[in-house]
Amino acid sequence: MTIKLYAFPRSSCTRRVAVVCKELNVPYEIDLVDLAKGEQKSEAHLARQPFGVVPVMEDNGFQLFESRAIARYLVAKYGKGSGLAPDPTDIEATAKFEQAASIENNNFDITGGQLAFELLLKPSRGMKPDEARVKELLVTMNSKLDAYDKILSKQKYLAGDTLTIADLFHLPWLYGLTEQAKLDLIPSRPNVMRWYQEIGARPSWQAVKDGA
Ligand SMILES: N[C@@H](CCC(=O)N[C@@H](CS)C(=O)NCC(=O)O)C(=O)O
Repeated sequence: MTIKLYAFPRSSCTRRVAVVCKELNVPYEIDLVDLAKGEQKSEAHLARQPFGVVPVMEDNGFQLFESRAIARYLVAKYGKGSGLAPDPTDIEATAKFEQAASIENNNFDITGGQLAFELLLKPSRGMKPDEARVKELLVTMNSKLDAYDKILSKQKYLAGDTLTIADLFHLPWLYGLTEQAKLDLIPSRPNVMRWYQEIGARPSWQAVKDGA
């Protein structure tokens, strides 16, 4: 059951899916969609992903896009008993998981992506970051991480005391912003630090952090 990812190995969204594949021991092959060449906007890729972005997953003829939806699918299909998402019949655990996933999507990903655009993508294209914008984004990110620190002072992971994919979803930006862009976002927040050190050290992430 090797799945296919139409993807770009270094992209954050591709690595978000790849880390889950590694957690579940689901083998994948990459059908390269080269973002550097604009292939994501080709007719062939737009037929798979109408928004012209990666990744798209194909599993035995079944196609799906959106990295987080793909991760949920993989856990549902190949990760029964992995604990990476709660059993859907456990309504309260599922609600806490959805809360955690929503926190990542709404309080972390948006600002994280914009910071990564300024501090990683622009320099890689020979452009200078907009310093005023970075300052503004850092105020937002710092206040969000203060809230993370409070949550993580009461529980081990974002959805409770069990690791879920909602935690893993953070890895591409956390790694990019702290270890590649060298932002000082973590050391002053002991609970975020403990959490990131643990999830960032997982063999699944170490295997794909620099390219799926
Ligand atoms: N919400 C989508 C976002 C997909 C996305 O923005 N992918 C980026 C790479 S991380 C991309 O393909 N960018 C190329 C472009 O915007 O043209 C997901 O999670 O899959």
